[in-house]
Amino acid sequence: MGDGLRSGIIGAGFIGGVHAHAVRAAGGQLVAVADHSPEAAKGGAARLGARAAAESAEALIEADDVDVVHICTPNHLHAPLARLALRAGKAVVCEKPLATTLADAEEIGALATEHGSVTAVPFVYRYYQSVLEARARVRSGEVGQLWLLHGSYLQDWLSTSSDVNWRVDASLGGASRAFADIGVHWCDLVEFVSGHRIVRLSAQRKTAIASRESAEQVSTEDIATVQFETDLGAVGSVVVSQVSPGRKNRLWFSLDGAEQSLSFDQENPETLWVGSRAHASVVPRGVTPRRSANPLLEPLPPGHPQGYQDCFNALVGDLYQAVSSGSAGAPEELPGFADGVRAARITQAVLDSVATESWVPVG
Ligand code: SOE
Repeated sequence: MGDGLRSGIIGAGFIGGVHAHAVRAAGGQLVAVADHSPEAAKGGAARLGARAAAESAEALIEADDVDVVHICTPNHLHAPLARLALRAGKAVVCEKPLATTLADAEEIGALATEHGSVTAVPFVYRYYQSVLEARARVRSGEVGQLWLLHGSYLQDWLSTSSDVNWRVDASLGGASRAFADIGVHWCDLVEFVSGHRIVRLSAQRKTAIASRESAEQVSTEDIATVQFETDLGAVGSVVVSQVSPGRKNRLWFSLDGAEQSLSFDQENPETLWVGSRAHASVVPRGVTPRRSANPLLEPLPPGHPQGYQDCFNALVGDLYQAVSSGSAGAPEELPGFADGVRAARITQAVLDSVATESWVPVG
């Protein structure tokens, strides 16, 4: 288990706080926090309850008393910091996207393999029990041949011109915004549950709000729509938006097969909808209880709702377990850097498809 593992978090914003809770839930000790300045690190360390503030991200990575580095910074810093952390022999959790270019993501992925590092990219929605239930049902064969995979991931926190965030700036966030930030979650989740891989796609993207207060012209997309085909013969589509009023974090999918359709809604995650020609019902979580690899992170019984933070705790718990027991012990649910590289390939295909106005293969 993660007992005794010592953690450092770089970046003390919203997601840094989520990581801090997860470190504790996994039995780790949060020894240091780094941020964009020593002063910001002090504030961050106090807020996140870390033992100390690090002078810099580099100092945190090099520190002898840090075993696991959590990278929670703006996107343009992910690759350089992950590179340093891997070279320093640390286990690394890096927020997605792994890098703002495909070349960097591939290099980081290869470096992790070369070092035999234990890594994670928080594709956290894999850990909902209803999602695992859906995956088990697909694997059992009861859903039949899947032929249509569809859904959306919608948010509204950037839906007015006064909504500003570093992600809007391509030099900090990367050339793709809505798709690289949340579209990749949907693709990861649907590939994870269905066992299919997206092999070709055609995409559109739109910047709905072309100029924002405090930001010049915006080049990154607020909306993306993607049609695709999979290696196992399904077709599908996903709509991604960060400008859909009233939609907070609405990740929804439907996987439609010859015998059943399964659908999941992240904002209502306690049930899985299962439809057949004769009957439709909602299956409450807990019908097929799934145990966690980490005994500290056993899911609560049905009726005691599982949330985003619980999923995050389970993911970090799996990583810490793998660090303690050697990388071979990582369960298949745990998304690693290879999954981050996969997301970067799909994102690049979306950008290429838009640029060429054509269907493109996913590399
Ligand atoms: C913001 O869009 C964000 O926090 C994403 O960065 C996360 O990955 C997603 O889980 C929730 O929304």
